[in-house]
Amino acid sequence: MEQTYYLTTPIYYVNAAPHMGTAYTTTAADILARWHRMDGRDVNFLTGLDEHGQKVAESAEEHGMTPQEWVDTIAPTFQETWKGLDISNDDFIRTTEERHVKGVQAFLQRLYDKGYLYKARYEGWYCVHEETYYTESEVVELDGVKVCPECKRPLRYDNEGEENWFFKLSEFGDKLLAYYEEHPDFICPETRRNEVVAFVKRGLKDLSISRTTFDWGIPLPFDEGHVTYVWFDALINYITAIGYGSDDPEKQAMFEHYWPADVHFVGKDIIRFHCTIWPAMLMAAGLPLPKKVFAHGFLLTKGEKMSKSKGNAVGPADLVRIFGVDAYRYYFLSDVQFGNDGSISMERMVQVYNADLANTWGNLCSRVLNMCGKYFDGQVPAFPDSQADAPNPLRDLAEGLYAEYSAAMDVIDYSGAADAVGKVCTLANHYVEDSAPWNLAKSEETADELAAVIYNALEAIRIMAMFYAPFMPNTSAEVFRRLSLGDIAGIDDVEAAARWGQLPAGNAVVKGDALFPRLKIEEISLEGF
Ligand code: ME8
Repeated sequence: MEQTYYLTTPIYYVNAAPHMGTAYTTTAADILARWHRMDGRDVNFLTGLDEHGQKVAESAEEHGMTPQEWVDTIAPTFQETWKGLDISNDDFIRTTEERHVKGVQAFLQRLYDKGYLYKARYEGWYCVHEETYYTESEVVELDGVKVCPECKRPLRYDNEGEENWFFKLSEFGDKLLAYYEEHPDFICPETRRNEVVAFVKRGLKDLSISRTTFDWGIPLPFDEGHVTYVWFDALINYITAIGYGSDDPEKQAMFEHYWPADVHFVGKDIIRFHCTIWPAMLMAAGLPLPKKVFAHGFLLTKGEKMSKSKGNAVGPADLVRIFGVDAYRYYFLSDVQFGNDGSISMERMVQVYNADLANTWGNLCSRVLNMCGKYFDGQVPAFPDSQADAPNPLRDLAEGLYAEYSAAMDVIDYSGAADAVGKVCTLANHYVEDSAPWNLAKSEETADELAAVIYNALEAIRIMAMFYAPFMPNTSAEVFRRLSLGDIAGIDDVEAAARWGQLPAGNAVVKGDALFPRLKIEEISLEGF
């Protein structure tokens, strides 16, 4: 049976429009989803929106709308942004959807029936922006005001005297520690793993999972006056989207098929929710745990975390207009080592664009396709038998590409995967330079050598286009069109497709315009980036 690969992004809050930070996680997941599809897996790629909670209710009120009207207004901006970035998600979940509400209620009922929920009085500090509770020791004081340790906004003393439902999270500390120990790859990268282990070792407290002070949430099935704490509701999206809690046997089969997830992508800000609360919830429900949570770092501009609310977030569409969608995707995922924080800037983006894309990949394509036009009337030359034993450094490197690239993707190392292709690309440019086809073309005696050089360079381009496709789907599709090859999106066995020598002789080759026209930083102006 085909191997499945289920991957998810966080479901983003609808209180703000999508920005480069949320686009980063989503693009990362998309690149991996595209890779696994090409590599023959049955991929299910989920993203979506977190639509409940106080923050959303308050934003709606500020805009003079009901919460449902508000989320319905914002949801399309996410869907359009992801479309604009060529995100190939298979599903898009919104937590206000019936399938989610039913699934959350089924899950809560299960925890209730198993005795993991109890009612007690709760009071404490709460940050509406982060939708997070903080203990007295975590609270920070600024000018006499208690503020959130994360976003530094004033905290609210919540729920005075109210009764809440609690989840017995404290019972899961040892089980979680044992799980991390037995599954060393569960939390990536390792620094994050160490951070979570230390956190759990300090002891987990039971978690308040319901509210009565507002009603924008999912009612508890066993106590209707309470709505579910937004994080408890949100985390369950990873299973409700694939059919958990559905009465439909087809949906139930889908859950069996895709769960457990192969990877949940998250930013480091929400790792505790995903690595402590979520696995404990699943353990309590008797469900398998996801195979991996990968917590990447923050994108920083001028040393600060970029976020819509801090006002330093240029929209992804602004950059796509300048660089094109492929270069956008390539820059963010190749230049920032995935897992670490990464400083991004316009200067650096232009530099990477010009160096890797305009001068290397784009330049290789234009010169080789151009020479094929000039020396072979725009048709792929047959590889001459006389050259079969000649040294072929490009072939050697291109043949190792699958192994190197897939090893990098296995550990979710985008820079490593992009570098593996970049190395072949640089070598191919040198190969063309050193072989000097313009000299070989001067004499009949070197006609075979010329044909071999052009064939090799074109074949290397064909192979590189496939490995660049998860990062840059449009330009790779365009390269395939220019080589009169089939639809690159249909490839589902890249290992076989990338074997050397499959470019058919005689295929028409079209030069086309520059794939990545060079950019000058002086000619670009964009406030705030
Ligand atoms: O936390 N750099 O939603 P959210 C990199 N609804 N990634 C960033 C970033 C930055 N500067 N800023 C944001 C929530 N992100 C919850 C999630 S999941 C069950 C519920 C990305 O809209 C990163 O992935 O605040 C981060 O974890 C996420 O956006 C937070 O999105």
